[in-house]
Amino acid sequence: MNKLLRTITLALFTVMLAALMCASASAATTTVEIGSVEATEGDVNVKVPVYIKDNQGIISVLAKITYDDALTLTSVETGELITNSFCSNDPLDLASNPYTVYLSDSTSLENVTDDGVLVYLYFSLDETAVAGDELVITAHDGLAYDANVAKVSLAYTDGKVTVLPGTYTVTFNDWDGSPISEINVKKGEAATAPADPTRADADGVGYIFSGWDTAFDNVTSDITVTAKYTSFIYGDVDNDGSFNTADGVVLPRNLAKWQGYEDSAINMNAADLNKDGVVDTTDSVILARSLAKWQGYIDLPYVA
Ligand SMILES: [Ca+2]
Ligand SMILES: [Ca+2]
Repeated sequence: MNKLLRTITLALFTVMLAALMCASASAATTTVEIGSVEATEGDVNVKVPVYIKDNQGIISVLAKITYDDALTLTSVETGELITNSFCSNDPLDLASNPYTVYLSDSTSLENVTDDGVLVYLYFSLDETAVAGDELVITAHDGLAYDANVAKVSLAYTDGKVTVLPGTYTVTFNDWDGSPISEINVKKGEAATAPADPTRADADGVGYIFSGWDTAFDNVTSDITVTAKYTSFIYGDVDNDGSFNTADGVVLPRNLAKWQGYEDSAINMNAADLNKDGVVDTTDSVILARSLAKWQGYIDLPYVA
């Protein structure tokens, strides 16, 4: 009997303790909490949620929201918490700082007791907002009521927008504007160039990639970088702008290692007439045949 009594007592105590703990938990204060988000420099659409947390039961809530000068409020959207609601601001001007949000359940007589998002604030970052900045947003001076039209006390938690370095797009295009690659780069950083592009021969003219037309080692805006090429005429070994008998003299002298006809003195790209990557007697033969207008050797390069 004593044992049963003890068990009942213990059970009762446990229930009471649980009830006490619940009561203690429910003593939290309904809190208007501003979300903390990250944004990049120049971001024009930063979404910041305003939450209701530790909700003790409300049917309407008003809160003033003060935000950093480097933020511009662009729009406000009703959240998911008070759905049958109207959202207004007083004054109506979005430019007012503090901005006032007001939501009231317009149809129900029941308290909203869930936690959730009251409104979403949309900001754009001013140019003054740079990487590393923490732009504080505070809620204050609110007023909330429950379904019995009794005031509900409110607590507030600040939020912030942490500014990260802006990213920019570096577009690498070929000489004719066709895209090669597109890379996103953080402000002030260097883009990695794609592999050197190649350009097809056209009408006896060859092309050598010679670099990019725009620097991309310190990117501070969206830029387009275009491939540059130097051109040469196949067979124009002496690089004087035309292919003729003089070239037919120069190439054999280069191959025979005549002084003044070294590789550095001639256009080796123009001399590699069969495009095999080396300049040798085969090229010299092709050159001579082309000058002599042998059939099949007139149009250079000669690729069998
Ligand atoms: Ca020439
Ligand atoms: Ca060759």
